Amino acid sequence: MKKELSVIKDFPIFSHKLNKKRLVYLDSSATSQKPKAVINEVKRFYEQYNANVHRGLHSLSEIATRKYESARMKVAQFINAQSKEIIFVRNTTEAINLAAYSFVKPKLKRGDAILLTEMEHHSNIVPWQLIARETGAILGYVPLNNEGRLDMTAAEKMLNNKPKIFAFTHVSNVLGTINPVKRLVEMAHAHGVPVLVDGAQSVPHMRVDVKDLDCDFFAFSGHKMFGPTGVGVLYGKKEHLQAMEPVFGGGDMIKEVGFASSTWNDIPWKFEAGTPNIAGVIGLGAAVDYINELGIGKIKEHNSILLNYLLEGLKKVNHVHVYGPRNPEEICGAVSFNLGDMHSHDVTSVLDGEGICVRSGHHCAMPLMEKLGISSTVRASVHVYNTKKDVDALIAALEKARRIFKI
Ligand code: 7TS
Repeated sequence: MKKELSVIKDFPIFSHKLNKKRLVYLDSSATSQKPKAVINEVKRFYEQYNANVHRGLHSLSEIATRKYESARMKVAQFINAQSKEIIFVRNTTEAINLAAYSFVKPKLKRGDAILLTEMEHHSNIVPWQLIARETGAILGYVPLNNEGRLDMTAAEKMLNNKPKIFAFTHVSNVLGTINPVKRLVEMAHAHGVPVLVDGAQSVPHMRVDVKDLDCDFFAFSGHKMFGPTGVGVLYGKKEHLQAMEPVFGGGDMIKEVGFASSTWNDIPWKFEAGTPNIAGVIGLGAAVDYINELGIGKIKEHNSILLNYLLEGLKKVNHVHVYGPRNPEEICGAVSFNLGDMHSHDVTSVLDGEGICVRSGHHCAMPLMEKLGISSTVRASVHVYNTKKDVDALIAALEKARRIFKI
């Protein structure tokens, strides 16, 4: 194994114990830990330049506005977008809902298709179900094959129906499968179908270039990429955003307001009604700086080496069944498994007693669980602060669970 990145010292949480044990955090797919650089930037905002943005002419508000808008520029550069194409929202969920209500719903007629896949997080299913219910549109799901990858032939066929949107995840939050986004976008565009990519699990781990992917929309959350909770991003191609109507009305999103009607602000502010999560956005800017300092390529390499080590470790534990692709090159961030017929919650509580945090359950992907014919899995997910020692601790704790439950 190459030299591991040594960043634990950047994350204050690791100086604390869990259940009197060394904290082993293997749940970054749920949310990542936060480096000092991010925590300090948020603190600095509240202590030194707290003011509302885009409103005051006083210097404090100007500083806050400059910091807020500079975070937008950082995020834009990070994914190779223009800053006017970056809308700050609360999280991936809100980003997808915004695109669903503002871009897709006005186009829908009874019987129109919306295309998703069988590996989506509930955030990329339920918003579409809501607008389908209101409009009479019909949902289709690109199936998975036995290896946990999308059936590309089926995708091609379903795109022939000319759905009004093809919305799919870049990386599965359960199986870790990396989907071939560029190819899927090309296929969709060949049929004139716009694409929304759910990037919640990809942006924290790999270089994302929205221009290269050519997707129409790209959604992600700050909290999974070392940023604060409560801030997320919807990227949309400028021409789409300009044509779309806002979903939320209020302060900051208007040009002029009269008693009878109003006109809208320019993009991206047209979609940011009310006082935004200023501290969150500024913290996200600091998170992007942090990632850039480490290098997203180095982060990807570190995480993929660890996943490989994890897969090798799991192979040695009897009765472990791993779901999804087993080739570490084809997955990102997380591995899902079960231990014999133990319920995933029981496994998790043994691990918790050892100071190890993993997630168990359906991972907000109940249709995928149904497809796999199971009700839940244990999911271990890695990030830049994890080491081989963490994986060793997990494997040892799984052996302990086997002994306790006589598996
Ligand atoms: N899409 C994917 C692929 C996700 O993994 C998640 C969150 C979301 C959307 C929603 O993100 P949010 O920030 O709006 O909540 N996934 C998980 C998870 O796997 N465990 O906890 C949250």
